[in-house]
Amino acid sequence: MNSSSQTRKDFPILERNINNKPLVYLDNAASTQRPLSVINAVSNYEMNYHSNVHRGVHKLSELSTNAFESSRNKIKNYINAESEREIIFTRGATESINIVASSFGQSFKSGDEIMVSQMEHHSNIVPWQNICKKNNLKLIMIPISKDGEIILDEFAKLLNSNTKLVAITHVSNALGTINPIKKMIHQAHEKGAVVIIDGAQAMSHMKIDVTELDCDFYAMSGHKMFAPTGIGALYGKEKLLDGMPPYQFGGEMILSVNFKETIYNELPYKFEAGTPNISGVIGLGAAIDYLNNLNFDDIKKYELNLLNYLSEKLLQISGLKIIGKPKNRSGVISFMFDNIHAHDIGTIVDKEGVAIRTGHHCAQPIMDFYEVSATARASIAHYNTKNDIDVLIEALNKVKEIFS
Ligand code: C6P
Repeated sequence: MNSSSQTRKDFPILERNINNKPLVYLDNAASTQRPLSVINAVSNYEMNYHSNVHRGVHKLSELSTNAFESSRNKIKNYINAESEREIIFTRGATESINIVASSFGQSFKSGDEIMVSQMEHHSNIVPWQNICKKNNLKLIMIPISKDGEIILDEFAKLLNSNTKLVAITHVSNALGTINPIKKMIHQAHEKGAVVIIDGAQAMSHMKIDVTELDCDFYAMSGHKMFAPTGIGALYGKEKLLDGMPPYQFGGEMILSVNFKETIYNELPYKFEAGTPNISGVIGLGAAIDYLNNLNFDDIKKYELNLLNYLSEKLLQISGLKIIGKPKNRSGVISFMFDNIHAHDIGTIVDKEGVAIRTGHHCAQPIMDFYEVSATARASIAHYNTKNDIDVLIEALNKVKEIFS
């Protein structure tokens, strides 16, 4: 596969200039861009059939409810879940993880253990830390190697009958490591632990099959899979979701209310209190249609090729170091110069029209592990090209020149 000009044309923003230079967008791990089909789906909803969902008997409400529920059905089919009841709309991966921590977390008892890896995004650490503090649970860290891979032997040793939940990222946002989650899920299940996968960085790069993975929960982020911001989803096995208390209380999540008692709604609505982000859900449905038309076998090869090219070119720049060397990598490469702050790198390459992210990437434990305060990170999508990498490399050479 080549990132054809047609693929790029699907994403109108890629045509624009930044600082009088053609935009080179290499910040896809922070947020991917939207194809025209997603922009049009949202705009069509706003212009032609906006109305609240699940409430009215009028035509507009019927249209918006149908579109809303059809997005749920698209996600269910796309990730191969068993039922729409297993798909809960959320604000993003962070809220998806928080639902599990706040609700499922209530079943844990003092002394129980929750395991998270050292390469997690803060969104898959802090909710667990919070529930551990509140309920006197133990938070156990699964260590990583210098290459940036989970040490599987250590993971196996740490698992025990007190382990109640394992939270792991599918793909690391700071290192790009693809974790062997299927194997880890199986090992955790053997000890009776439940597993939540943070899929924020995976969904735009690979096809996900929750039934094949056998994960208990899978957190998704819309804006990292070509959909709008402020929308995401949580997949959960129905038997687990069924036994969990609601996360928020109010409209939509009830069947009936009186001053003596409230009866909660059935799944998935029990976890969707209040008027939802309807346009976001419709945009997410359109993003799933877009993903359905991609060939992920080709995309994986194409992106790996781009990442190898990027890594080769980066290593030709003297004084530049790549952080982490995972064997299975997707999406991102983090790097730094010994004597140049990451933010200076980001600011200078921006002048050349190149968007990358700099900082701790909301993964401070990884920064601590590598003893750095910040890195620069280039993150790709299938619409990036070798030319994008060449422009970044040229810009990085300018950074070096300025600081030499
Ligand atoms: N990472 C990045 O630049 P939300 O935005 O809530 O849907 O996703 C949060 C999140 C959770 N897990 C992982 C692995 C992530 O990478 C992110 C978001 C962005 O790396 C913004 S910090």
